[in-house]
Amino acid sequence: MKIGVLDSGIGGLTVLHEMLKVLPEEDYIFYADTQHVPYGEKPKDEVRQYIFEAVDYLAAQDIKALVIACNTATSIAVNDLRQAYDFPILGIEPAVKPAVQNSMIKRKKVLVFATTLTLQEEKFQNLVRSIDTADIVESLALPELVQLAEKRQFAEEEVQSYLEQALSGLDPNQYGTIVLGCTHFPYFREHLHHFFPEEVDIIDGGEGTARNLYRILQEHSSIGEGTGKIMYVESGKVIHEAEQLEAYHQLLVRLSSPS
Ligand code: DGN
Repeated sequence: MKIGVLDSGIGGLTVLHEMLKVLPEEDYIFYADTQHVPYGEKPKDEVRQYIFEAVDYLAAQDIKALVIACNTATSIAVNDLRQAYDFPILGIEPAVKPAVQNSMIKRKKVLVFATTLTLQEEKFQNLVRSIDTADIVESLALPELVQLAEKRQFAEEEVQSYLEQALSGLDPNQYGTIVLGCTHFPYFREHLHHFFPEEVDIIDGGEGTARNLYRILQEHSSIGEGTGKIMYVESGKVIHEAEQLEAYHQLLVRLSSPS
């Protein structure tokens, strides 16, 4: 049986990339809801409906587990999804806890980048409230990074000029840890590094999510049932075209060796 991986677009590949490291002998079905990307700036109920359509599709493929590789989707739907389906469901979340621990040691602040919806949601607010006792967590939405990733605009200039404008109000020296709370953002890790002192750590929840998946599959005694095959689906349509499959493959390669 396959493992389902869901995102609004190519962001989920940053999580799949981590999953492939710890679970190479699984088969995956990667679902990008490209018809409805971006999720992060749309009304919550509309996005919830898209997520349920996508998970209905994945459930019909007889998956053994689902990874919601989208912080936005996790924040608005993970609890409802767990009620509705009987396979294990994991959702990526902004890595606020390790970031706070790290920044406390450094006596610096934490800055969480995510989508507008993620930051607005109660799930995120509660997470911060329960961990941020010293009041060191700040957040900022960077919605345009999702669009830039979807347009495969990784070129220095476009990204740099957007970030210059979006980050202009911040004092980069205040922060010890940056949290990438949207799965599209790891594509821009190096670009973001330019804006902060070298000693600032930039973390995301991908690795932790992959580790949790490993643990859950172990509990269900179902590790290593495949061959590392990845099937790609875009909003309910299986991708067969060689050029498109190669484009996905190249994104995974890019994540292995960021320029
Ligand atoms: N990649 C998604 C996330 O982690 O929140 C959201 C991207 C989007 O659809 N805006």
